[in-house]
Amino acid sequence: MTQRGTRGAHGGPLGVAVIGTGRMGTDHVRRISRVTSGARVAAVVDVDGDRAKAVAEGAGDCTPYTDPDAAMADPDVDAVVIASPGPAHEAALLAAFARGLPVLCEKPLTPDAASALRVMEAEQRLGTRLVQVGFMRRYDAEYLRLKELMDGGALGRPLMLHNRHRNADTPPGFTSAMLINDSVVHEMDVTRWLLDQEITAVTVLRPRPSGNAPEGLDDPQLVLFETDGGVIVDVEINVNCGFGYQVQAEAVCENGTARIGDAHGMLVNTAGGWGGSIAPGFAERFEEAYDRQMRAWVDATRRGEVTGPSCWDGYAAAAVCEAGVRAQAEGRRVEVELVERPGLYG
Ligand code: NAD
Ligand code: ISE
Repeated sequence: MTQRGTRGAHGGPLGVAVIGTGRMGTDHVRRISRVTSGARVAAVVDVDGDRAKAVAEGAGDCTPYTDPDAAMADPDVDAVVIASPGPAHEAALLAAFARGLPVLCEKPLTPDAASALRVMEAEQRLGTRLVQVGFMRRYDAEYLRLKELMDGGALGRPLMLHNRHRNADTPPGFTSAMLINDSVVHEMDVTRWLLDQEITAVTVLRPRPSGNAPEGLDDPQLVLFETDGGVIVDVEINVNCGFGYQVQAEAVCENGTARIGDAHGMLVNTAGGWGGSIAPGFAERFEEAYDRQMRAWVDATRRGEVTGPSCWDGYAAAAVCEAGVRAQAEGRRVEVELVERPGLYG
C-alpha cells in the first residue's frame, strides 16, 4: 500500500475523486464544491466519459476519468467518494485500499455479504480503517434526537420500532429484491445504530401488490426484524405510494414512545382544510443529512481519522439484506448469519 501523507496537508483543501457521476455522484460533487469547506473535487470518474467530462467542466479545476484507478493515481487526489452502482463498489474500494486513500462509500458497501466480508477483511489487513459507509440517516437531525433520547434512558428500554419508508415511485428496472437491498437497508442500519443491537432474523410479508406498482413488483411489503436484544422491528416498505417521500420511525419503549419523520414544518390553513407538504424524494428529505455526513467525513479525513458507519456496519447490513431477500423469496423467517465482529471495529 502506498500511504499518502496527511490528507490535504499539501497546503490546500482535501482533493476528492468522485466515482460515479449519476444522481448521487453529481449531487455529491455539488455538495463538496458548494457547501463543504476544506475540500474540492479534484477528479470525477464515470464509465460514461461524456458524463464525467460534463460534470468536471462544472466543477472547476477537476479532471475527468473513465477509470477509477487512474483517478486515484492523480497526485491531486487525497480521498475518494464512491457513488457508482453497488456492484462496482468492491473494485473501487480495493483500489483505494491499495493507495491508502480514505473513502466515503455510498450504501450499500457492496451488494452481498460475501463481497462485503472480502472488503472488510482487506481493510483489516491494512490494520486501520479507511472506509465510512454512506448510511446518511445517522446524520439526520431527527434521527440524532431520537438516538439521544433513547440512549439517555428516559423512556426506558426499547421494545419495538415501527418504521414507514415510502417513495413516490421507482425507477425502471427496480425489482422486489431491491426493496430490501436498496431501500430497507437503511432501516437495517438505523435499527442496529439506534438500538446498538444486531438483527438476528428477518421475515417478509406481502399484501396484494398496489395497482401503482409496475407489473411484477411486489410492492408494498412488511419486513420484520428480530434483534439479539429482544426488540421487534417492523418496516412498511412502500415504494410506489404515489404521493411523495416519507420516512418515519417510532420507538416504543417501556415508559413512553417517540416518533420522528412527520415533517411538521409549516402547517397551512386555507378554505375548508389545513395541511403541510410532503418531500418529493430522498434528495430533499435528507438534504441536510447528506450535507452533514459530507462535512463530518471531510473534517475527520483532514484530521487523519475515520469515523461514522464502518465496514462492519456495511457487512452486517449486507448479511441482513441477504437474509431478507431469502425470507422474501422463500416466504419464511430466515436467520441472519454474521461472522464474529473483528477487533478493528470495536
Ligand atoms: P446512477 O445510476 O444515477 O449513477 C451511477 C453512475 O455510475 C452512472 O453515471 C454510471 O455510468 C456510473 N458507473 C457505473 N459503473 C461505474 C464504474 N465501474 N465506475 C465509475 N462509474 C460507474 O446511480 P445513483 O442513484 O446515483 O446511485 C449510486 C449509489 O448511490 C448506489 O450505491 C446507490 O445505492 C446509492 N444511493 C444512495 C442513496 C442514499 O439515500 N444514500 C440514494 C440513492 C442512491
Ligand atoms: C435509494 O437507493 C435510497 O437509498 C433512498 O434513500 C431510498 O429511500 C430509496 O428507496 C432507494 O431506492
